[in-house]
Amino acid sequence: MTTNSPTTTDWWRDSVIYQVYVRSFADGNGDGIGDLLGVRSRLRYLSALGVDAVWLTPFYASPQADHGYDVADYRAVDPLFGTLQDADALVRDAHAQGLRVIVDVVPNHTSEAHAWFVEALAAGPGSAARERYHFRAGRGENGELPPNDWESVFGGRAWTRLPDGDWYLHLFAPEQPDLNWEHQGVRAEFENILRFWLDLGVDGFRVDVAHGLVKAPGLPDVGTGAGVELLGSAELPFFDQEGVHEIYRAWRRILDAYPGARMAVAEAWTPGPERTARYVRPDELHQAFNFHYLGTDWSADALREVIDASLAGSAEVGAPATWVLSNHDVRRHVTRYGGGAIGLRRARAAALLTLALPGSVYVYQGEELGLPEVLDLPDDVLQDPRWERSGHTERGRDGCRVPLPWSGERAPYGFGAPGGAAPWLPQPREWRELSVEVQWDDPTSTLSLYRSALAIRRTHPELGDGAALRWLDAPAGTLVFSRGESLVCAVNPGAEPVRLPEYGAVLLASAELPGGGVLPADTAVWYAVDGG
Ligand code: TEU
Ligand code: CA
Repeated sequence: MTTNSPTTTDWWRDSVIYQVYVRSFADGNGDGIGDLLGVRSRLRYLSALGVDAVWLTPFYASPQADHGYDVADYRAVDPLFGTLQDADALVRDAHAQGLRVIVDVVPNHTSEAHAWFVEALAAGPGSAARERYHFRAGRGENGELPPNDWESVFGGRAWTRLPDGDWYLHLFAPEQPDLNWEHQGVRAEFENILRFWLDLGVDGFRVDVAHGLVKAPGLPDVGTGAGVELLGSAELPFFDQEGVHEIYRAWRRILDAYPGARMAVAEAWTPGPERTARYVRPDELHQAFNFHYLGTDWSADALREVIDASLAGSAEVGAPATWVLSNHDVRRHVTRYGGGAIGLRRARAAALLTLALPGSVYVYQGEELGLPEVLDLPDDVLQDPRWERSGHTERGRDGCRVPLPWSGERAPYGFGAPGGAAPWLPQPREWRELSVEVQWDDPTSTLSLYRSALAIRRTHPELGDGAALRWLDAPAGTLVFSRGESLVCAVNPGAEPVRLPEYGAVLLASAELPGGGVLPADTAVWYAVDGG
């Protein structure tokens, strides 16, 4: 155990990990869809930005019913994204640039095109092949009613009936049948999948739906008639069951057996920080996403409460806290915080707050450019299964997945080769002004703010997993804390400017400061404390 003496092998304890949504990051072959070649070509950007690691969303063989979160072969690269050689070269190139690489593992469900599910369909009701999934007879006189009342996260019921009469469980799309983790063959296979990618040299895994693998015995009804609420306080028979932890203890033994410091981060949606902390006990996973932080409003009281709860939860188990503002499943935070100029202003302040908190930070591609959610995608380009499954009442997650603007005057703004196919989702015209090229040399840009903050983080050991956070006396409605003796972070999420005591020289500010110790609304500042 290394919880009290951070060493270089504990890189994940204070790393800034950049999430690459492969399909939307950079298109290397000009077919309009991001790919591994594209990621490789932009590694230099990521190391110049100053992040420590990249997390790549699934690039495995998949029919793409849920953009790769429906995996048909966990050891193969989908031709859409490249080849296994490309993956190998990407890991090597990243390491040569000083970047670690985390890949996604999707253990809750496979694709319906996975060999196991194909076999199960062919083998018929009652067969051993069906035991790897959750097949059941229906209720009702002729089995015409689903086996229980569970609903899919994407909307609609979580069961689909086959022509042979059996129903199968899918907590997500029907193309994503849930695996049965009571089956020893399922456990053994995933342990081997982890080894396959560890052998290839990856530094860790992001565990998809880590809270969902084990279902309550007998698959009991939820009973409330309510839909699935991911951060709700209700106990659900398919989420956050005790049995998942045994799986992660087995995975931890595999990770620990490899040279170097290999890690895993849980995508676990739980009722509260104390439940999330259970995934990062010393013999389980290394990190868990902090969705409670992501879900918190832009308010001093709410933020302070979630920060304290998160720090307490992770301290109790000796794990580093993690912080995240956006990912490929949620509305981009510029838009969540109000959109437009005010949303961007708050997002910039939130970046300085987040990067000053103790622990590790996840940055979602494009947040360093201040990208907003794209709210006006035309109906006919929408691809998220949520759109269809909600009967066109929920537009889904495509608006945070629009391909990045890199350079140039017109679409695809350097995302792919000029003259190539149009990007899989159209980029707004206003994004020309938000491209990497436009922002890189502009000292006032959001990209420059992130670069500066990341550079300061690297040279200030108190940041990251360094010194404890200490709240300082501060005007009502603000957040002010120190990290060690030399750094103070002050944030004003309120609507009115406040006057602050003297903390020291301004190291970095999210907006222009009027001077005289005044911290404007929706602004954050890092101060270098005198003598520190
Ligand atoms: O997400 C799990 C999850 O429950 C939510 O993020 C959910 O997808 C979203 O709120 C629904 O709108 C993971 C992946 O991050 C997501 O992209 C996949 O769709 C999902 O698992 C299924 O694999
Ligand atoms: Ca491509």
